Amino acid sequence: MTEMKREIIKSIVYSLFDDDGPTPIIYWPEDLDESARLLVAMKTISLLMGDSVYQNGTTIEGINYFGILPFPDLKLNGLTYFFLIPDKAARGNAKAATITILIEETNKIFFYENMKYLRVIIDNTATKILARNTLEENKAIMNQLKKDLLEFTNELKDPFSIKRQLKILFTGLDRAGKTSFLLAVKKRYSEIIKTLPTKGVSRTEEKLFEEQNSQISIWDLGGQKKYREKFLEQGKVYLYNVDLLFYFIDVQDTERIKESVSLFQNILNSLKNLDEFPPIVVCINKFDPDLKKSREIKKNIEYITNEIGKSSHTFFIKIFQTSIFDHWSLISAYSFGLSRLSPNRELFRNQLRLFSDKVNSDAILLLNENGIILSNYSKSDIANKVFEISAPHFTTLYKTFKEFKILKKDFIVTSGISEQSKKIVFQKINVDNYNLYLLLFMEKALRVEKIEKSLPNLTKNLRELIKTYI
Ligand SMILES: Nc1nc2c(ncn2[C@@H]2O[C@H](COP(=O)(O)OP(=O)(O)OP(=O)(O)O)[C@@H](O)[C@H]2O)c(=O)[nH]1
Ligand SMILES: [Mg+2]
Repeated sequence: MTEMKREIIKSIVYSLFDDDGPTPIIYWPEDLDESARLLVAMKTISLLMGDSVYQNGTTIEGINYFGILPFPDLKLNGLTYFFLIPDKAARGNAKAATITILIEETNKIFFYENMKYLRVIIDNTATKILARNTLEENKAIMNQLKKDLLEFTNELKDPFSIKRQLKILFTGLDRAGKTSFLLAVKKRYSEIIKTLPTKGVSRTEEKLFEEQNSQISIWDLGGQKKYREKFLEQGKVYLYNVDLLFYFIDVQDTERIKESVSLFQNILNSLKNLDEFPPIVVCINKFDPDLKKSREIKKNIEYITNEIGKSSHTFFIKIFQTSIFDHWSLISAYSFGLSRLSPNRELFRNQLRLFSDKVNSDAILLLNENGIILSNYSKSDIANKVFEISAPHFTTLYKTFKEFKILKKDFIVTSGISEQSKKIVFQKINVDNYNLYLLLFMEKALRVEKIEKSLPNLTKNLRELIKTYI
């Protein structure tokens, strides 16, 4: 008996912002409900553009990214690729375009699990469309996408699997500070002093939100010789399917820096052999605030940065200088790593960018309840630097804010916290069961009414998108 195979892909829509506004240009199935396809076009295009059209002279570079969007009215979830098609005749010299693949919302893990492949074929499709074809040619291109997708899903063993598992590894020599880092991020300070060397592996779960699509496991690997030898030997168990890797180097342990760099290279080699290329966050750790001027430490940092940099053509590597005595440094490194796991990070960033343009802020952070940075945007490197310089003050501010939370205030403005920071605005956003926080940095005049006017739209978008953050 043959049973008809259930197809996971329900629909595909190519939309364009043309003279009539957001328009579904090409769609499959051909009898797709008109209101449904219009909804897909409207929602995707408006997330890309905000509620404004591109002004002449606005730069259009760098807008091409993916996002996973909920369509609760259709009980569907969409994977959307947002891009701009250069067009001299259009306002802003470009037309906003989206390609959306839709599946039932209960199957959304499919997107997270297969992101790598889906990105490639959708990206290819968009590139072909960018070559400016006739409608007929574009139809053929979209038809090819459909064929590729159906072929891909047919080959998958289990496209309907339900839980997305993420694995984060904490590695480095013994005493590098891995376990302390994890405790300090959670502000479990009293436990740090009691911490013993990790035996084997210590596994914990990370939750950014109570309800999230992914199960995030953190593997804190004991760095003592016997343990690290074991995990390199049994690379298949430990390094296989790793989604993110943290590597710790004790910057104060000058004698063992070479040894640490060599362990790092061994790990990278094992990863290569397994054909695993996770993003890597290197923490040059124990960079305590009172040592910032030390020449020896400076030399060590230079050496490490240089050595680590040699591997950055094969791996995505980001280096942070961290210390448990500088909470912000931990949060920055940890959040950066976690945000790499969100397939929606670019979509979030674009939301912050649009908002930032409207309220004239120079930098924005979006935090969860535990102060983890979910997304950030800054207008310039300078704004970003200033933001970072003021950052240590934020943690204090955050505490103040928590107290304000008790007072049920949602909005705080502070000024002149540090010489460089002109104004910082804290804004609480309620998203169903939990709170998110927006932190705005304003170099110029603060216009509270602008923020109040633009906030509802941002809140509305975040409220929906947060469900697909990770
Ligand atoms: N000065 C300083 N000491 C730190 C820092 N982080 C951790 N330590 C200390 O370094 C020692 C080792 O820290 P652990 O967190 O146990 O190191 P680990 O990397 O988990 O070690 P293993 O479990 O053996 O692999 C402890 O005494 C910590 O208090 C830091 O940022 N600055
Ligand atoms: Mg440990």
